[in-house]
Amino acid sequence: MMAEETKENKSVYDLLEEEIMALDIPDSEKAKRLSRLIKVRNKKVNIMLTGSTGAGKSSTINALFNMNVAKVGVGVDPETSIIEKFTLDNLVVWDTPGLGDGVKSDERISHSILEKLSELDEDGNPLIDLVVVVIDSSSKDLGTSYDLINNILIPALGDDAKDRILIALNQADVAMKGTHWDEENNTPDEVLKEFLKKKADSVQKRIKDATGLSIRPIYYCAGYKEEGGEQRKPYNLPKLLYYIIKSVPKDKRLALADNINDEEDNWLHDDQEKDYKERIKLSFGETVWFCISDGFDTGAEIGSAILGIPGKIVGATVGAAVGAVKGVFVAIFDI
Ligand SMILES: Nc1nc2c(ncn2[C@@H]2O[C@H](COP(=O)(O)OP(=O)(O)O)[C@@H](O)[C@H]2O)c(=O)[nH]1
Ligand SMILES: [Mg+2]
Repeated sequence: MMAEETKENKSVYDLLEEEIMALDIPDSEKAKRLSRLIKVRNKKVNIMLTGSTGAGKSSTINALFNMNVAKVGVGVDPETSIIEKFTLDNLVVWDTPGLGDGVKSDERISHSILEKLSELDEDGNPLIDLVVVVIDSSSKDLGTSYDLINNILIPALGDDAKDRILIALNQADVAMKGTHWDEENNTPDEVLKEFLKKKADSVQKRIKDATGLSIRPIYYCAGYKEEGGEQRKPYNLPKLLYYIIKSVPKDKRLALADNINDEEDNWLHDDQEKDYKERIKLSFGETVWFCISDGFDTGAEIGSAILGIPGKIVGATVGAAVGAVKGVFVAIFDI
């Protein structure tokens, strides 16, 4: 490792390794933690994005992660039934072609989605950890999305469906044809908020009536860049990310931590129902605690103690480990 390498250039795994090495604990304990860290370091997280063409799948990938490879808007080719794979270190995103461009292509795409969902990883667990269904909240006809969710995704995911599907209502800014968007604060006004909540209610109900599952959709805005024109910043991205992290097994979460988009502007505005940034930080802290530090052996007791006291250092070792994860977020989340 080069001396002049800055903190930002180091992976969260490198930072954790340094933290463990610097701890004042017996070598045997260090070795134990380092071997746990190696296990976590080898874990990949696989997320599938799906939804209708133009809903904003590519924009969402680009907004969330440092993954400027998913083409936005251009080159939509209904002939491609191949699911695109984007890999960034341990983060693997599967971008499915959009549905809704014709019966034949929908059949082909549905088939590829089902195939992908039935794949297993090397441990024999389902390869895809989470499916994010992106829906255009300005669209009145969500038939294609309901078909996808109710007839394909939920039956394919079976018992785990509720924990492995996120419904993401994108384009919140233009849900009412661009009206009621508070430009200055980059947030929906009360009228639009009410509209979006109703939209979420109705999507939730349609899925519940068809499948019995109750999944709460998250409305947000992936952002929008006009060629040479106005730049709309994302809204509610911290909320979307928080629910993504929560849906990912603890031992895989650092794969996300390492690849979050470091464009600060993407993380400025959310509905403030919860302190999402704090919760994001704590979700990563859980990984450190349960999968690398003592929590793994000694159970949830102390873990819940740190989680209950955000920001406070509970014992030097935990503090240091959580601190390493925090270091990654200082720039973005101003912790
Ligand atoms: N206004 C607005 N436009 C968006 C948003 N997200 C995506 N778009 C635009 O919608 C179009 C389709 O987006 P894209 O990401 O390519 O959709 P995909 O086909 O699902 O991958 C592009 O022109 C995007 O710039 C959003 O949150 N708000
Ligand atoms: Mg796309």
